[in-house]
Amino acid sequence: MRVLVTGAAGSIGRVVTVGLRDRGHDVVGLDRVPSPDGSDFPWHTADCADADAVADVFDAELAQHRLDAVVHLAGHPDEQSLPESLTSHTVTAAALLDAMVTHDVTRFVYASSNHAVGRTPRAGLPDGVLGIDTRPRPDSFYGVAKVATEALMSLYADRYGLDVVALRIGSFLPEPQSVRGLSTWLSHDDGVRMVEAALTTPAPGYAVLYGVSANTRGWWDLAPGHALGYEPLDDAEAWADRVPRGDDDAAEAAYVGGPFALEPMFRPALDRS
Ligand code: 15L
Repeated sequence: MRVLVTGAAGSIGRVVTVGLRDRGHDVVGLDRVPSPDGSDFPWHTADCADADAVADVFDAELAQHRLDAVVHLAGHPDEQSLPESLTSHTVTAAALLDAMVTHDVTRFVYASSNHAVGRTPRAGLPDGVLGIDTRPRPDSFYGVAKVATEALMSLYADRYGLDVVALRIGSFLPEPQSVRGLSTWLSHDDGVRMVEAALTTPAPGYAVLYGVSANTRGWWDLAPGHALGYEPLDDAEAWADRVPRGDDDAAEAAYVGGPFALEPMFRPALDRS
């Protein structure tokens, strides 16, 4: 496949672009920053929140090549104000989805987040596991923007027939770094497996999965991922003896969003000054 990867210079993007190329896909990078030294694949430097700039990228690419899919990884990874979060996550997705409709690019894979449901208490989860048929329950403005983007994807799937897959990613790191991470870790290799499954699963329509490895202590349902062909192979348990214990471990386990669900919020939502 020929795939446009946004946020290609970011922590997930660097791993996914290499991984997809290793698996035989052609990758085009898109980021606000120039391509990292040494990268040798096509690259566009533009802000995905700028719909004109995104349209220009699609015009330039589609004039010369086909494009099969977009993997949208760009976005600020932490909490910001509500307008900033919506711009970083939802406005960028809208610009890409509009360009896809214009150019008949039909597959959209999105780095959503566990924080779309992060304020869900873990106590009382059936079998200790949270499924995808649950209420949107963000833990932050970051989570609100992820929920809004998932809703936008649903709209474009229903209205324009796009195939869209929201990856509710846990903790994407080379190795788990905390007790919470023993439940929420997504290994780099599993992350690439997950993105490739979302790109190639036949006709998903609108689909959501939890982007985590096969962690013994996992608290998100892996079945939606299995249904899309995502078979994680790694397990954070291999690090169980090594991750540092912290004073906040018990508190961080209260909600599936961990620290995001506990941190003080930016309020008011809108700056009135
Ligand atoms: C996310 O979605 C964040 O982007 C990242 O910074 C981590 O907090 C991660 O979730 C997590 O929950 O560990």
